Amino acid sequence: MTHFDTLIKHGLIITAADRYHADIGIKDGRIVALGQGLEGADEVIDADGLWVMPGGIDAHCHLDQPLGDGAVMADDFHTGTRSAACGGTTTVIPFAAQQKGQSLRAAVEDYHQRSEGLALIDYAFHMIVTDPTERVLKEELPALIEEGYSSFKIYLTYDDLKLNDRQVLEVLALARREGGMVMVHAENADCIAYLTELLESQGKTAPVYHGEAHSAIAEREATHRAISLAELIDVPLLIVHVSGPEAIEQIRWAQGRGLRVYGETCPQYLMLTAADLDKEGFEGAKCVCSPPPRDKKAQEAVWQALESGVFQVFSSDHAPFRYEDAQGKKLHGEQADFHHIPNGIPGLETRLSILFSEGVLKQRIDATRFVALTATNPAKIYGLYPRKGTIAIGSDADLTLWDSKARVTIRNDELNHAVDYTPYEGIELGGKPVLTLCRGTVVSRDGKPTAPTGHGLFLKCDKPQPAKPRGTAKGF
Ligand code: DUC
Ligand code: ZN
Ligand code: ZN
Repeated sequence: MTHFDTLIKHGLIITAADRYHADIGIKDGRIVALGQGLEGADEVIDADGLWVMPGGIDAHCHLDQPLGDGAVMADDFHTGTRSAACGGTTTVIPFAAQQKGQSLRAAVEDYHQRSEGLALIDYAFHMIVTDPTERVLKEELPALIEEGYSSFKIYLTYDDLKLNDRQVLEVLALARREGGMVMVHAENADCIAYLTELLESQGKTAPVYHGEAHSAIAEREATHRAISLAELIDVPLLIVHVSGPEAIEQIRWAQGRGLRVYGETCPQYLMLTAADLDKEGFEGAKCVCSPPPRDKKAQEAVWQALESGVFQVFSSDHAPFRYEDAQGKKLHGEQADFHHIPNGIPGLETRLSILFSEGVLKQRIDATRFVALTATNPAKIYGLYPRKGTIAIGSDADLTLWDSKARVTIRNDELNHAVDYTPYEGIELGGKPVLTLCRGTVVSRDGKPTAPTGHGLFLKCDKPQPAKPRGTAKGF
């Protein structure tokens, strides 16, 4: 009989497919037994009355990402993964970002240095491709995809990041050849620049105008364009941080035509609206992110797309800037024009609780879909499955135990990130993660970190099966 390192007994196990009562036997960081009445372990955790789900995978977050404009992210790999662990997440996938003119491999090496020995939970890297030179396309990207960096993000906006359509086509063709997963930030750069200038010429410079400049039509156009370019090349694509019905319609349309187009949304599009950008003084800067939160109708459309399966992934897009900080939201002072405010809001620690409370407990989505959106699908889409994202024999023992009856009020003082605010201050949620294990080690208990710094391992990602083309394009 196996003697386990840890046994989790009497819990209600929930995966993307099933829910059943069973014990979980863990040895050497992996799940080695699932069954009734398991016995014999160094440590026994009683999960009676708790839900046991796969640890969350936050497949879109920004940690210690170098930025060109003087802004500095508040969270590094230590504080960011600490915060994620306390929110029930066991794997994060932040971005190694190429600066224009920089080699992509240098960006990846730099990011390894920034993360080395700091993480509490496991992590992989996406890349951000901003400069697809011949060397990047012919040498660096193919080699990096092969080596375990199998996904990358491209931007259709931001002057220092955006690609033109020709570059997008080249990158998509490369992804098709090499089996990489492409993520797209879909907003039309010229529409945003035009609206920004117009608003500024009318003296409309407050944070609230960020929402007007980043029009939903600009998001819809770029979403449609990205889908069309991917169809031309015949390669799958994932549209990240979708904010409302305009872009959702494009994704649903593409999926209805059989295209492998995936969608991601984030808590801010369920919980915030443009009114949060329109607060007293400069307070609205706290909610400046792109695409911006829209209105109540948009929130409803995002919920529907989560329910109906248009979205496969629910991530935080955690992009941490302190509010009272000359390297954060106040980089250009309190009178700054909206387009000089660093983009992004924190959300690593609150992502799962928000979807659990507002989605599962309010019966908008069932618990199996919660697991799919927050763990299983991201693991599959980014090449980490079945090591990550499920509860199965042989998988890593990445588990979150939930008390579905708890009630919690979000207070920034109690969060574990290094940001000095949360956009969700004072919101009351049902349910909370009470214990989180990463490879069998308890990494957080009751909202406090318990793992040693450096427990987290770097993960190489396989070429994802969902990145395979349909085989419809000719001549590639
Ligand atoms: N938008 C992004 O594209 N990335 C980080 C944060 C944000 O608001
Ligand atoms: Zn983005
Ligand atoms: Zn992002």
